[in-house]
Amino acid sequence: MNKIALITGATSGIGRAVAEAFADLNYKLILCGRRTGRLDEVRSALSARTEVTTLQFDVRDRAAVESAILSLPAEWQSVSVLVNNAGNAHGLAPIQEGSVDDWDQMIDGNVQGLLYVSKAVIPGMVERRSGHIVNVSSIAGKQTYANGTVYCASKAAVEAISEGMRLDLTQHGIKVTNIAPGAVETEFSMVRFKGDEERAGKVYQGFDPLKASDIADAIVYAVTAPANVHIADITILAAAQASATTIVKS
Ligand code: 8X3
Repeated sequence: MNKIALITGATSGIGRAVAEAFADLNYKLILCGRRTGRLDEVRSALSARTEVTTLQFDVRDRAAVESAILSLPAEWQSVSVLVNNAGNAHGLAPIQEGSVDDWDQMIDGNVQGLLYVSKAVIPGMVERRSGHIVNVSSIAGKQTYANGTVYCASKAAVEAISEGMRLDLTQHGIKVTNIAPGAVETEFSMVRFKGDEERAGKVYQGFDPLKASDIADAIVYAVTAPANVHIADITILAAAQASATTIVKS
């Protein structure tokens, strides 16, 4: 029987690339996202390659997360791999100028949302004594940078959650992988800069950034590693990148 992967934020960027990669591995896919139109689009793109179902919810809405995941039909309930990918940056400003609404979105989505989804999926993994959770963190979770305090804090929380999950769940036969990408060219900067194309475009100018598929490749590596191997943490930077804020640009 084909394994099942549940991916949040599956309609774009890293999540979409992970969905493609798991389709190639013949996983059945539960694709989760906020936007129905995009969910329909990704489902039709991938259903020729594998079985796909979609769940529409915002990870920040605890009741919606619970009801969507807990109402999965029996044949979709045994999730083998959970990819906690949903999350975003909102704004880039010094702490004294930051928008509290932006902070709420990042803490609610990147931290609480990840916890809500995990809480709905983990008990089944514990019962089956198997599973793999992949948390998409960021280099920003390991290195705090100016103007990014709350985004960095939300990703530092993801790092701690990955470590804690690993401590609690290894004894139940569940692996936990933390993935910390650097500069990946997706809609990330468009969201961070609220649609300002010029500002967003500049982030990826003058060097060759990571692609979403580079991160998906690393996730596939972690998930397909032999049973005796537990990939705990992967940090991936662009070739021209030496730290969160050090990028060699031409
Ligand atoms: C995205 C990486 O360095 O732009 O999580 O914050 S960074």
